[in-house]
Order: sequence, then C-alpha cells, then structure tokens
Amino acid sequence: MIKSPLQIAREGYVPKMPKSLQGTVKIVEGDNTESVADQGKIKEMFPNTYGMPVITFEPGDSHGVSKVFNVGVILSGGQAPGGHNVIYGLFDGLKKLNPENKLYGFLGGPGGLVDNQYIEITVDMVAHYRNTGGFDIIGSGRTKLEKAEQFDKGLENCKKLNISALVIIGGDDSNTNAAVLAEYYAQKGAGIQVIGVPKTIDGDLKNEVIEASFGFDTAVKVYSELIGNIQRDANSAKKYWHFIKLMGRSASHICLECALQTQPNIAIISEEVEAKKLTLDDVVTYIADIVAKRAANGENFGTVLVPEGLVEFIPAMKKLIAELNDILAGNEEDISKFESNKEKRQFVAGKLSPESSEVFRSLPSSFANQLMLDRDPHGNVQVSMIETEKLLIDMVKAKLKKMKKEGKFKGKFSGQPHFFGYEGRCASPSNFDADYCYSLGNTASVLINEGKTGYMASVRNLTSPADEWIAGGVPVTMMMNMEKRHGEMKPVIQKALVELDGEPFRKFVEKRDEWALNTMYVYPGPIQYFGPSIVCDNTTKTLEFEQLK
Ligand code: FBP
Repeated sequence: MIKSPLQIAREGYVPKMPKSLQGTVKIVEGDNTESVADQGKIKEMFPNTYGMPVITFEPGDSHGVSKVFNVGVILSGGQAPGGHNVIYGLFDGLKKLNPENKLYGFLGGPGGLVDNQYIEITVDMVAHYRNTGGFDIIGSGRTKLEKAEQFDKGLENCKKLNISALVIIGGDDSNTNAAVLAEYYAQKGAGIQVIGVPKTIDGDLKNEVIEASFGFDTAVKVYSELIGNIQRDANSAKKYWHFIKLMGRSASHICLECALQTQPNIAIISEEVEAKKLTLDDVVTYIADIVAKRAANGENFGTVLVPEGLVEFIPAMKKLIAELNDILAGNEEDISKFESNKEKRQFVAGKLSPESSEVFRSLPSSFANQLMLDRDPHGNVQVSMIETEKLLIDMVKAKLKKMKKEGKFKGKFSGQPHFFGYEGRCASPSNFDADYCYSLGNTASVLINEGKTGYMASVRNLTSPADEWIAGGVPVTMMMNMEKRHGEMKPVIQKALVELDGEPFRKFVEKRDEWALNTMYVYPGPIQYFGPSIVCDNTTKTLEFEQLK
C-alpha cells in the first residue's frame, strides 16, 4: 500500500485518553436503570440484561494480570471515520490486560460471524490502520442479525475460535441487534458476552448517557469544508444556486451542524417540516421566496442545504412511502415481472390509497422510480439514492416561472445539484474522532474483562479535554422503547432526531433569516490535525451548544 505523507504522519499520532483508562481501572456501579419507555414490555423481553446499572470507570490501583480471553469484533452498517481506531483501542486494551489475549475480526459485517469469515488481528495490521479512515481493515455489511439460526451459527463459530466476547460497532439498528444477541446468549448460558460501540455519521445514536456517535465530528467537518468552498465559488461567480443534499438517513443533525458551521442562505430541517406539517409545495415556496428576495437585492446566487431524509418527513410523502413499503414487500413476484419502470409505476399507483396515488402521480417519473427502489435489509428506504436536491431545483424553477409571470420575481435562477455523503464517511478521523474511538475501543476491552454483557461502551464529558472524559458502560436496554417495524412492535434503541426545543436548533433559528438575505458565509477550510488546539481539538457546534445547558 502506498501511503500519503499525511497518512504516514498520522500513524505517529498518539490518541488521547481519559485518565481512568490510562492505568488500571476501578469500576463504579450506579443505580439500576429502566428503559426510556415501555418498561414492562422491554423487561419481559430482556429478563437477563434489563435494569443493569450504568458503569463509570475511575483510576484504580490493582496491578494483577487478567485471565486470557479471545474477542471477536464486527463493523456493522455505513462507514464512519474512526472505526479503525476503535479496533486499535480494543486491540491495545486487550493486550494491556493480558498479552495472550487474541482479537479476531469477522469480515464484511455481521454476515462474517454467521458465515465464519474472519481474520486474526495482529500488531502489524493494527499499525497499518492507526488513525486512518475507512472500515477496510475487516470490511462492513448490513446483514441483519435477528434469527435464532443466525445466533446459533454465530455461537458455533465463536466456540471454534474460543471467543468469549463480541464487540459490535454499529448504529441504532446494529446495537439493537447486539442487545438481542446479548440476551439470547445470556439466556442460553452460552458464555459469550456482547458489547456495542456507538457508530454513525448521522449523529442520531445519542441520549443522556451517549453524548455522540463516532464519525459525526469528522464527517460534518469534511462536508462543511466542501460547502464553504462552494459558497466561496457562489460568492465569486454570483450565478448559481447550489442545492446540497447531505447524508443523514432520518435525522437532520448533519444538515443542522453544517448550517451552524457555514451559515448558508437556506437549510431545511426535516424535523421542523414534520412538526409544522409542511407540504412539498410549502418547502418549495419557502425557498423560492428567498431566491426572489435575494434577486431583488441583485444576488442571483445562494446555497440551500437539504437533509437526505427530507422526503420521509413531509407528511403526505411519509404516508406514500409507508404504503409503498407494504406494496413493494407484498407484491415482490408480480413487480419483478415488469420490464419497464412505467409498468411498475402504473401497477403500484393502482394499489395506493387515492391520496397517495395522487401524490405519486404528481411526481416526476425519475423521482417516482427512485421511491420504488429496493429497501435495505432493515426495511429502510435508501434515501441516499433519492435525488431530492434535483427535485427541489425543478420545483423551485417552476414556481419562480409562475412568480415571474405574476411580477413577483425579477431575476435569474440556475440550480446546481450536489450530494455529499460518501465523501465524508471514510475521511481521516479528526483528532476528536481519533481520540474518542481509541477510548471507546479501550473501554470495550475493560467491560469485557469485567464480565459485562448487553452494555454499550460510553465516553462522556466530551467538550472537556480528553483526559477529563468519563469512560464506562451503559446497558443497551436503557435506551430502548417499542416501535413498529415491518408491521410488528419491536424493541429498538430510540433514534435521536433534532430537538426543536434544543439549543443547536434554537441557535440556528435565531440566525437563519439574517443568513438568508445577507451573504454571511463562513469558509471553515479542511480539518486540521497539527497546530494550535483551537483549530485542531474543537468539537462540533452541536455538542458545544447541547452542553451549554
Ligand atoms: P449507518 O446508519 O449504518 O451508520 O449509515 C448511515 C448512512 O451513512 C446514511 O447516512 C445513509 O443514508 C446510508 O448510510 C447509506 O447507506 P449505504 O452505505 O448502504 O449506501
């Protein structure tokens, strides 16, 4: 592998860790916990792993060597910067506990556990991947672990390698599966512990005890750099409106954070659209009005940030997508027979309710086709493949044409679509993510050594310097509630959407009207790894504002 000078320099970076993880660790157990909702039901479904206490680590004084154990690690779902450092921290943590400990990586995500595809992770391998982006050390996948046969196959494969603990690095769905697996193995007395690690650039796996999912920090810094570059171009050429769709399957955290960092003219927040029950036409009118006002000031350019998940938050579209999910799942065979998208659309439209059918028929055919694409293994619409930014450009253009005729718009409008997602998911982790992930991996090794299962590694107090961070473990059941999935009520980790009464959104609302009409762009530039702490060690604005309270 040919390494860039930055990669070589980053290999030498020593991640910072909380004080409690720097030497031996003392475990402090808090009070017993309850799930965030549906306590009775969750308790009944997780008799062995419900109600466990939150664990906090403190510096300890024992110097004994722990017993030998083997661990398996899995990367699950979408890539997020810092995944390699979780493995690096886990590896170093295990070797510190006992040099005889072994770490196996299951290949290609959870499917690797079931299919017994693995490698042993060695010191040379880890050295190669220190502080790098990507998940390529062992690969990732979206296989959903949910069936007893899969759990049993996994158990059989773990036994072959003498593995007594699994670390699952994933988002809310993967950590939900980790909790189910932990309970299953505990019920069976299988002797396999399961520990989760909070990953996702989307930033929607967070709560009172998990302050942030890893990867968000780096991804938003990369996107903000790119948005800043585009804004500088827009402000130089003064001829385009840039519509930039940003990843984040459901929650708009990425869009909100990028708005706070770059001060665009418009940023749409899906959670607000849903709360105000806005229609697609309302969103288009809002954008077109700002375009017209800026044109009246002689500014025929601007930036619009669009969250990837927007379509699912517009009530009529949400209803349409829910109906489509059922129709596509229930008529797979019939639908597969159609050769053209037109036939497929006609068939589907005939099965929709009258209101949804009207919405569906009103959409441009390319967009309607995108709504019919296959769902992911967790049943989610693949919003990354839906070109909302292009749809909005077309609709705003049409609206402005009408406004021109009515004398309400006197200017030019030329839209440029962009989609930033994959550009940020494998970036070199920021110092924050490099430190946070290494600490999370280390934390997981301590939880395993303590015999814990059904816990998620947690590192808190994240706006303070790393040595003041608080490491420990949180029972996954504490984050769960019951939600409808594929027509059935299931225990799942509650997704954290943007809170409309939260500080980050409030700060955005305070400023957005000013940003809309005046050009007040901020150009954040690239992530800095070396230099003064004020440039290299800052957290996201989301975290900073959330912790203001
Ligand atoms: P996770 O929830 O697995 O972390 O993935 C999030 C995400 O990056 C979303 O932002 C995006 O919609 C999706 O993955 C894209 O998935 P894929 O990699 O399968 O195209």
